[in-house]
Amino acid sequence: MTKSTNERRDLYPTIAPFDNGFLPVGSVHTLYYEQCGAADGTPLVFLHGGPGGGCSAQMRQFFDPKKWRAVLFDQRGCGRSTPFSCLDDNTIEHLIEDMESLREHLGVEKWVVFGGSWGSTLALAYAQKHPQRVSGLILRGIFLCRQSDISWLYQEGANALFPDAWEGFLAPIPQAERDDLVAAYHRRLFGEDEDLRRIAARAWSQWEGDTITIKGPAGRADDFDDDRFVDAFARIECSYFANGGVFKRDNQLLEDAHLIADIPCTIIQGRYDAVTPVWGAWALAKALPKAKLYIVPDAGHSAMEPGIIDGLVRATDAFAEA
Ligand code: STX
Repeated sequence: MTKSTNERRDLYPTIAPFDNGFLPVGSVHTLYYEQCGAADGTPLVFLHGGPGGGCSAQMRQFFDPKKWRAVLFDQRGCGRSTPFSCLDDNTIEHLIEDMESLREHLGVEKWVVFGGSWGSTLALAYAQKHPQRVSGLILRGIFLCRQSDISWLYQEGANALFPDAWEGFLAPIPQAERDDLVAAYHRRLFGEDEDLRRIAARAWSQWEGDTITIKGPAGRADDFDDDRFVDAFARIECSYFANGGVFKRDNQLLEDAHLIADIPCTIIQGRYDAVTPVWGAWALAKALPKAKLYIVPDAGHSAMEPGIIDGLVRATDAFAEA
């Protein structure tokens, strides 16, 4: 019996990589990478979120292993990359050039770039810098990383939707420092006091864990209680977002969209995404008239929301057929 097209698609079965390794980049960092699926499949690179989130085994499951050669790697300072939680030589420019180092190391000429949230930020910045290396874009939970996007999440915006979780985010920061919460967190996450650092790393990360699914705090995953995971996640995110953010031109990713106008692009976006509100995906789709935007009516931010899994698996299948 053939499956009804109305039925939601689920992840592909769990798989082990057919290859993995470590690639030194520059004088400080070494990246962990893995290749999954078919060695002669269509090349694709997976960009995880955060920055600082790292890859997990579940992230291999968006790709038909018979069709794709999916490359997953842990960005500088997180996951299995070393040194852990290290912010030296760790900027988006470094991450973009790491993708080039990895692509050359693996002998890939062009690849599909797949990324959600911060992964969409990095995907767009990479594609705009190296458009000739990108055969397609599959993006989710669009994060344009403007000051307004950062402020929405960490100062004023998402707090209106999750006041319960917000209390936990405010808790480590005294009233007098709450005018600039990212700066207040930065002082604690990069200060001398180990207890303050641990408390701040948990609270910072749990705020995101509590807001990424439509279930809110009831849907928080275990990662956000893990002291090792949260230290790198919080420090890397906070350092990228502090001091004026990632881009010299605040609106860079939209202003430079014309550079990637002809690259096939599919965007999957949850209607009730509190972390990266749908407005960003809408603006990107307007700037990329050939892109396909699917707004999932009953999903939040996380790649693991059932409606987002469905959209992403359909998108990777469609690209593999094209
Ligand atoms: N950070 C958004 C982001 O990229 C502002 C992101 N949010 N949660 C995640 O990533 C993980 C699921 C990787 C923890």
